[in-house]
Amino acid sequence: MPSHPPPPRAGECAWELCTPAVPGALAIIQLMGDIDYALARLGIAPVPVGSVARRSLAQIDTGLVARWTPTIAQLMPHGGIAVTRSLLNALESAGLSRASPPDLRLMFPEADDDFEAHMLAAIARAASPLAIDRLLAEPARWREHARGLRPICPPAVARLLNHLIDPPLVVALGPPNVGKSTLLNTLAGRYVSIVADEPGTTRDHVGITLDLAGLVVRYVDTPGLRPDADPLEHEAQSLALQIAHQADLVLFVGDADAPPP
Ligand SMILES: Nc1nc2c(ncn2[C@@H]2O[C@H](COP(=O)(O)OP(=O)(O)O)[C@@H](O)[C@H]2O)c(=O)[nH]1
Ligand SMILES: [Mg+2]
Repeated sequence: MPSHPPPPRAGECAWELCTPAVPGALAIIQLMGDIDYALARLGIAPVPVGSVARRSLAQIDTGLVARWTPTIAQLMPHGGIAVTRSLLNALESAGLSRASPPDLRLMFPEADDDFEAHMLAAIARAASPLAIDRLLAEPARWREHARGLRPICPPAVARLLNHLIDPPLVVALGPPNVGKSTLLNTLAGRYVSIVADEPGTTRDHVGITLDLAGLVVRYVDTPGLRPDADPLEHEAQSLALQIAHQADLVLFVGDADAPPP
């Protein structure tokens, strides 16, 4: 039998972001605790237990409020990063704090055990569609591991899963006029970075979240690296190099006829 958490104390409520921290159609923020108090603090009209209602969310957005149980509700605003951030700031200003560490059994009462609760939390956060089947297989792996039947997940597999959950950062670097922005536009399937015959056209880095056949990556296109850059371009190049230092993958793009760097 799953153990039931103690009832929340009056006036205490925690939040947890249940959707990936990348743009999406909607975001889900779960509130856990004294829901009536939290909604009142946020100026959201009461929502009866067992119902879903359309509400103004702290005057930031209009979205849905789902009241699953007396102590669990979900706010569902549009999933833009700015909307989500503003709403989370409003929760903090209203005195709610992030659940720390999040009680996954409380967040996922339908889970049979801790392994399944962790898996559901990871699926909820995962940015890449490719993560879903792999994560669904994880509770069985961990149960077998707990019974001594299987070694722990190898580090390479864990790294892969982490990249499917938190999108890796890919940064394209190289000289100007070699097709870096064309490559980004081709991968994105739309015109997001200026392409021109003139070197120095990409004046600042351009970042975008890309779904590459099920693998979601954060991709950054950068201004070309060239010695005779003007001061503004030079500044943009230094910033691009700093971002490249944090990258999981740096793509060096160059003219096919030129020697590699
Ligand atoms: N021949 C050829 N030209 C390309 C290729 N990719 C891009 N270009 C052209 O090269 C020029 C510079 O491209 P751009 O993407 O702006 O390069 P960037 O400065 O590295 O971002 C443009 O005129 C593109 O149309 C390619 O694979 N082959
Ligand atoms: Mg460019």
